[in-house]
Amino acid sequence: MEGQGLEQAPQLGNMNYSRFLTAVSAARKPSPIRLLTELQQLSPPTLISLAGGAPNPNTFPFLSASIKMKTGETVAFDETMMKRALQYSGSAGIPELVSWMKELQKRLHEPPTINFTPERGQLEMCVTTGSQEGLCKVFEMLVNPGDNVLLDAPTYSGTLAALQPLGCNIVNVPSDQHGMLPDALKDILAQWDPAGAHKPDSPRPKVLYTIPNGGNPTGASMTLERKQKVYELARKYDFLIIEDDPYYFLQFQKPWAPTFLSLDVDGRVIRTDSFSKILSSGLRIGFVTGPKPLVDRVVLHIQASTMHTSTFTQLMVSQLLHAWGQEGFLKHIDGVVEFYKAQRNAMLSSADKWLKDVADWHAPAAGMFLWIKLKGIKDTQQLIMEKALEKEVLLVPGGVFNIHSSEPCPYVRAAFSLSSPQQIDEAFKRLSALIKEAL
Ligand code: 09M
Repeated sequence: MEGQGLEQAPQLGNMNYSRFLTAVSAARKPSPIRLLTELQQLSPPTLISLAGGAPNPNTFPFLSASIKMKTGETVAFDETMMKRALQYSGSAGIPELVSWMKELQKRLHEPPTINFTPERGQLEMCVTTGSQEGLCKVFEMLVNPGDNVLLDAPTYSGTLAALQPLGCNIVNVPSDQHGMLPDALKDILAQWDPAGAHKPDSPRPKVLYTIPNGGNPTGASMTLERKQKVYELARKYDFLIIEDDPYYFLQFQKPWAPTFLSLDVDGRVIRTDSFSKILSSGLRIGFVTGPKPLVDRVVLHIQASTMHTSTFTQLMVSQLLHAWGQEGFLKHIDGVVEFYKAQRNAMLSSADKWLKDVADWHAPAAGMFLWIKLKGIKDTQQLIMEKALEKEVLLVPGGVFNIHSSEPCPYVRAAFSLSSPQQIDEAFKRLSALIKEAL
């Protein structure tokens, strides 16, 4: 079944992607109506088209909008812009937002041999409704029932929610506070033959998923050396790397870590970015960056499901980015990082104050989370769900981030994003009392 429906296997350099695609993804075809719409856009204005199925925006009740920025600028939707914002748009994202992001990706990641120009290979980008949509669609594109998927658990529960129903077998790669351990990955992979012949009952993994910066829930950030080793293993065993990096822009130290995308000489990295932690989580803007044959498949899935991320949202963000330019955007990020770094420091000093004797943790170098191991507590589920609420403190019991959520887990995840340093301090005071009572 695998690869069925792909008469011409999409290729990038030496990569043949057909072996990676699920039958569902390979069977996706462009919408014929969409193709007609594109034809119309390329035709002279004298063409009278009765083909488009879009509604007439003159009937819509909204006229114009003006959104005030904290910096004093305005994002304006005049009547023409508003009509566009209220209308359907392309499934890959509005062109000016995609092109702005391509320039940013080039600057930040300098993809080595592949790039966004046909001469240099075929890297592509699309807009998604948050990185969650991108991830979910990337998994659907690549993961068949029975496939082995490599990841470093504990991991983001939203990833498990998207991945586990696909019926795959999740292979846990051991990790520490610097992320996945390449030697452990090497040992796991040794059971398969890199040349291709694999055990018929257990297919060679096609994908590895990881959160390289400020991991959710662990706060772990992967070193460049580890990324290089994992990338070499990906080449040897021919698997793709899904780099889920919503906390990339929340790295507390510069220079920011080189990404898997920046190492990708073959076209085997699919990267998801998110604006949720830096511009807005409710606007729902994320991006998929990767080899064109794969991003095109994600776009076909978008075409068949949501059709596109809200045009209004995209125009709002795009206008802001064009007004700011890259420098303005990066300056904004500096301010966001400063805030989260101070929050992290506040949480660390409260942890030192209240939890030293009853818990262990590592200082996160990025993100929004502290991963705390409670000493002498076998499983935090009951403690949090029953007793913590009584004491008016709430954290996430670590078990929800494990592949088998029923397994006992002594960890809790504490977010330093929303509470004030005073609230964090009081919360840890309550947590400390709770642990001491439970022991
Ligand atoms: N908790 C996330 N994480 C989360 C969370 C969330 C409501 C979201 C990793 O906004 P998107 O779609 O770009 O982000 C999805 C995403 C992808 N990858 C590693 C993430 O951490 C967002 C939303 C309530 C709780 C939530 O707890 O961790």
